[in-house]
Amino acid sequence: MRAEQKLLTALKGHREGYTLPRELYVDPDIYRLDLETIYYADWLFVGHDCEIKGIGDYFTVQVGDYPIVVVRGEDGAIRAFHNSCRHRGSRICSSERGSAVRLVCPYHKWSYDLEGRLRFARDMGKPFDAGKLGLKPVACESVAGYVWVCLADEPPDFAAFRARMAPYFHPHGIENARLAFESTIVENGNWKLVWENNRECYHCAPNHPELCLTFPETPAVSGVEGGADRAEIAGHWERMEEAGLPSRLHLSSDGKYRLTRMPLLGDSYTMSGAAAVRRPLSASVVEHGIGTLLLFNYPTLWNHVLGDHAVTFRVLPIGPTQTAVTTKWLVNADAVEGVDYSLKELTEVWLATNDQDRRIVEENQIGVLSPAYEPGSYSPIHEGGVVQFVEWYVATVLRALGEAHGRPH
Ligand code: 3BY
Ligand code: FES
Ligand code: FE
Repeated sequence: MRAEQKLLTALKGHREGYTLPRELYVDPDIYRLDLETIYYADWLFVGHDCEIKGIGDYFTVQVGDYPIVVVRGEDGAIRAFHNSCRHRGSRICSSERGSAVRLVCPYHKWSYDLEGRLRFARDMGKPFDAGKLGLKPVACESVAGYVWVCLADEPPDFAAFRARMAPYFHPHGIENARLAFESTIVENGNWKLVWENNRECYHCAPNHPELCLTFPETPAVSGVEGGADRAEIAGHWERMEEAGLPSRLHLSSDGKYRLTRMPLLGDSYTMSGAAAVRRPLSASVVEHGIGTLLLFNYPTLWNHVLGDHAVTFRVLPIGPTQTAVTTKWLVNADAVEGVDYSLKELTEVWLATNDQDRRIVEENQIGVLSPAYEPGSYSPIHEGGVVQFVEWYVATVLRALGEAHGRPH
């Protein structure tokens, strides 16, 4: 209750078009509320089907206090479980990824099958009902190669998003791709600062020399207003859709996700602008100049799908002023490193960009931690996407707290 009051009081000072009050970026109680009302309530992107191609392949992910394991079962289905043993609670799988016939707890060797059923527990005496001690399931869905989990007891609807996302992504065959490289960086900043930074390119020209070689600074590309009125964007959508690639902007009515395809100043995020990978990501999309298929889905995913590879970003909060950002580079499963691509060429632009963004977010956090900070106004020309994120956030927490989303004055 105290935390809710703190949040509501802070939000009374929030004005649309302005950055949030300081508490929302620094306060540990408000951070807990963010976890409860957003990260523990919404669908979260966690990884890709192609990371766990074989039966028994798994990856783990930590969402706030919840360790989760995502595993492919004997039947080929992908499931998620709470990664906490039903004996004394130990975490079961501790590596980031692996492959197992059974999920075996390292503490006393209780063993679970890939469907989460407890199959072995030594010397537990009687009565002992193993049938009731399976791993607790976490809601899990996969769409077009992207795996999602939801920690809520009653997850919100997923079908509408699935129906929207699938046609844009299916041509690109992400489910059949291969993870070529992954990087996780810890940014010393609140998760909302990470998102705010992502949702604009006002900072791109002064900070991202490598990215700016190919990524247009045009606000319509990063923002949410689309660009139907801009000839180069409208023309791109028309050409792409004629080629069978859905591209027009769709922003969900609740503001949680946006899909669109935007033109780039080249074919790929490389220093030359040429493809980094010789084999196209999908055999069915071989055209040049397709630009980037952009999806953001708050609070965990933004991504770029290009003709030759895809880069996906996952945002997971660690603490009030600490956030993990995991980047994955996906290529055609048959692309061979050193033959079809060089890892350096594939990754150098985004590794540099991520490091620049980390620094930006950390400086932003240090400045916001100052008691002298007061909310500043966003550029209406360049930062419309940030305003959209902030308003989505405010509406989502207020809805969760049962407040009507009338703007507090
Ligand atoms: O990764 C992105 O899509 C965002 C958009 C603008 C800044 N950043 C490059
Ligand atoms: Fe897992 Fe004991 S805590 S077997
Ligand atoms: Fe950036």
